[in-house]
Amino acid sequence: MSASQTPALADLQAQATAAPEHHDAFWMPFTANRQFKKSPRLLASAEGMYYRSTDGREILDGTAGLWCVNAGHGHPHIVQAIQKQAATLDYAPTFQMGHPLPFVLAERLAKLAPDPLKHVFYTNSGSESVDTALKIALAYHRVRGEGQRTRLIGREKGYHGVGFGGISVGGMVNNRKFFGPMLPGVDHLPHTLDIARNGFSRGLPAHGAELANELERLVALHDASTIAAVIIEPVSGSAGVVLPPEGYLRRIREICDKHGILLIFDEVITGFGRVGEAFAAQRFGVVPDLITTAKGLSNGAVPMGAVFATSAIHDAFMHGPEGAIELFHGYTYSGHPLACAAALATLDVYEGEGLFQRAIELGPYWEQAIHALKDLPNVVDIRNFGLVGAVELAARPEGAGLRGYEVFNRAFFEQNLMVRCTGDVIALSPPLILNKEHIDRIFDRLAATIRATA
Ligand code: PXG
Repeated sequence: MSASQTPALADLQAQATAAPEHHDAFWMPFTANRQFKKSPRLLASAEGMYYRSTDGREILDGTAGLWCVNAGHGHPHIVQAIQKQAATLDYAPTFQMGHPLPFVLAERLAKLAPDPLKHVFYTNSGSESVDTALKIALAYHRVRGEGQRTRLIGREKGYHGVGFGGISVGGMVNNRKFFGPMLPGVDHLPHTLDIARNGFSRGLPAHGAELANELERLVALHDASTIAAVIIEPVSGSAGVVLPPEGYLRRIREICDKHGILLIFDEVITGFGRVGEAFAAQRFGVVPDLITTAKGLSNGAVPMGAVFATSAIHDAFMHGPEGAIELFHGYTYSGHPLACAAALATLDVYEGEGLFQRAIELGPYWEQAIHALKDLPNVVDIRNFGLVGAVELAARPEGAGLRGYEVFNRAFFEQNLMVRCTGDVIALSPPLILNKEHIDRIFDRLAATIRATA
């Protein structure tokens, strides 16, 4: 088909909306395909805080897409940067070749990251960032002559993407149980969700720092000399927003230091302003050895991820003959020109509009607004931190997840609101450009939906 024969985008969208037979070929990710295709939720365009559905409704985005559109949708500065870059340099390799943008971007990113995480390795997604960080951790110990440190430690309820490394250290049962034995030599810390002790906490829960001591138990079991790294989401999103108890992350850091174990923060969700600083590491005052990112890095506009490494880790590889490749790892699209252009423009917007501070400025209002839902039917817990929130609902007697899904679906069709559901937890993570009116609107609409679903 020649370009002149290509159907206009609007025509394609109309076709897809009107004709369910066109929906069969796309095997949708993390979706109940047969259910979705009977009553599709289709988005056609987006601007600022709103999507527009294919049936013409304005949908308030309570989740920044999938936790990624922190600067809001269709920001003209980001759009123009991508358009310009596509017309200037569409693709260039970064294996034994280069182009200026990833260097410029890495320098800017290194300035945002906490000291001493001053080196950046590019990926295309959170899953790739996680597998990259795990591989760097293993290789780091090996290049230093401690190649017996191969064990990786994750957590129950952890989500670290869907690569084999990520699901091995992850702790979401459905993401693991179908896929065989995964990586060997992995162990898990307990999760920190404790509704009985911490229910309806505002911000960080008070109880549970002692759960970090479980790491000492794993060290005693396996011996520190076999353990390469611990990976933790400072605030976990996918498991339904699980927050670190006060003092927990600091304690994990101390135990890692004591035993020479690397600490990886998976900041795919918390990176780029979600909790009021560029990184959760800064908000919590706990500095890991590696940070994984994606999502907000490029505002979701072009896929991109990045792993931040300390100078100590990076420099450990910079030995041997100068002509030798130091790390046998990378992706065809590492440092892709369009992704770099999108990320550079996104950083301009974050800085120019002061978006990293928004979660601090709006945090108290957000907290007040979400906790006002406490007395609605079936609400069993409410959790919040930065511009993240979760409302946990009692499961329907007929099965776990049914009520959560119904709220999510009704919010979309009846209240023009996009939320996420994980089981019976409704999660919220709006674009950071939102204002108090948007917050009121999100929780008015969510409250109406929860009432309607009682
Ligand atoms: N780590 C963390 C902490 C994540 O939250 C990934 C890694 C994987 O990223 P990619 O880019 O490979 O998907 C994630 C992704 C949700 C939801 O609504 C969360 C994610 C993805 C999709 C949905 O909870 N997080």
